[in-house]
Amino acid sequence: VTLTTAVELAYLLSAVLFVFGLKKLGSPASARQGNALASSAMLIAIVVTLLEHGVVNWQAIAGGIVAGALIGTLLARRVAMTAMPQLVAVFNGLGGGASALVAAAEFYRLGGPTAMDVTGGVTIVLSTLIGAVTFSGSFVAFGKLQDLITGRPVTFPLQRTFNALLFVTLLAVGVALALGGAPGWAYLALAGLSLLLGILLVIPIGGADMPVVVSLLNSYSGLAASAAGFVLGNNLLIIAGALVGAAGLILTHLMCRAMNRSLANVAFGAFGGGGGSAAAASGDQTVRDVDAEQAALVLAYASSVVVVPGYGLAVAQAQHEMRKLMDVLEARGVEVRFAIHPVAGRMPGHMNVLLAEADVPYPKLLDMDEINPEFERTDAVLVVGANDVVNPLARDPGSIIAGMPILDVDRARSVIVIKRSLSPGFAGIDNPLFYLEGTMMFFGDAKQALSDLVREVKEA
Ligand code: TAP
Repeated sequence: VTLTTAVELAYLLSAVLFVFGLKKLGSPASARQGNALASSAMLIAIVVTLLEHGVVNWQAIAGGIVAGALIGTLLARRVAMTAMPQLVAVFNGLGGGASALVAAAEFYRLGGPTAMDVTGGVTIVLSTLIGAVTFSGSFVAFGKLQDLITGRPVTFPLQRTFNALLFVTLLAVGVALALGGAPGWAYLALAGLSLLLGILLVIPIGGADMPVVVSLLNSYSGLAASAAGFVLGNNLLIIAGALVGAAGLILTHLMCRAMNRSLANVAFGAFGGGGGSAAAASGDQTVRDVDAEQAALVLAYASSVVVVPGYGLAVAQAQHEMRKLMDVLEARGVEVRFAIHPVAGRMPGHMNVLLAEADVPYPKLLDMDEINPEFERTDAVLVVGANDVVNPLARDPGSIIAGMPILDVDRARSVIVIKRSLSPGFAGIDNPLFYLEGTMMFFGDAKQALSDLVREVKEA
């Protein structure tokens, strides 16, 4: 058994562990284990790669590991759950940037365009192009999510035509480079234009759609890594990149489907930016508002309560109060379950992570398809900071959220909605649920409202 065979076997083991790790990420109950598996796979891959190739400078590598581990630990501890999408955006951007740099290093090591064979040229061009687009696009997404730049769609006349021309130019430069018929500076042009394309692709997309964009860029960062794997002739990098590419694409597809929008609509729809204009005038409709005591009575005397958490629960960081309310209700013999909509909140799995943080047992979290038939038989539904995911307008073909699958909360006997006002949610449209006869509005910040409910349920 030669060293190469041993290395390839270790890579195979890593690849298998990556696949199992990804599989385990599919359920909150096994996600931690999945993470552990995938990171051990990465450790094996790194160690084996370092052993196989003669390392030029151990100090630089050790320094990188220490600095990376410090920054990673700090970020993991400091970054708030609600800021996770922008953290992931930065990670993707750095991944794409790293792939582009690997390609650049290889380009200059080989000695420029004329020194490359076509295969080498194609992989270097692809890795640079996709890596640089991912890098700049991800940092624009980060800026929008972090409110460093405007979250509104930034558009200008003939934008798509301009982008298309830019893309064609990039392809032309790329082909010329790969075939060895371009001067050395063309490589810098390729990198620069790719960075520009990344920015231009993301600025016309509204801040609220950034999670979908981040997921798509995640997929790009995988493709860039895969291309870098071809550049270096490293099989594991090719496989790992392909896994990231596929996983990111599947997630993007799931998010779009849960919003009933096409990827093209997210990319070119300039959605969620103007705000307000789509809001139907609620005019003279009235709502029934209740205080903590009245709401607590409804919940305390129900036999089963379904809680629908949404973005507002995350913003208010009210998950621990939510858990306390669950405890006091269950102590009275009320059955409490949670209805999880696939795009509740602002990132995939947002509600699962939030409730897991407060140790709400996983079996109490039910998917949309499981819980929807139950609403008709449910005494009371408690909607906490959710809006679009319970908006019955989605059943109206004329609405902008037409066809988005929703939680059929309006079919329950009584519904209590906790939110601060009648303001719309992400989609910017009014919600007829609030005006239904069986609906009670309990206005307030979710955290405060839930802790008032806990107190009142205890006294009920
Ligand atoms: P939204 O429809 O965005 O509604 C959230 C509601 O929470 C708002 O109407 C707001 O009303 C309320 N709220 C805000 N802060 C609050 C606080 N401190 N206390 C109490 N309530 C508060 O949320 P949703 O129902 O979770 O729907 C998610 C939306 O995001 C969907 O349209 C989805 O398509 C979109 N989206 C989701 C994702 C993913 S992957 N999850 C990605 C991109 C887009 P007040 O201002 O009146 O309080």
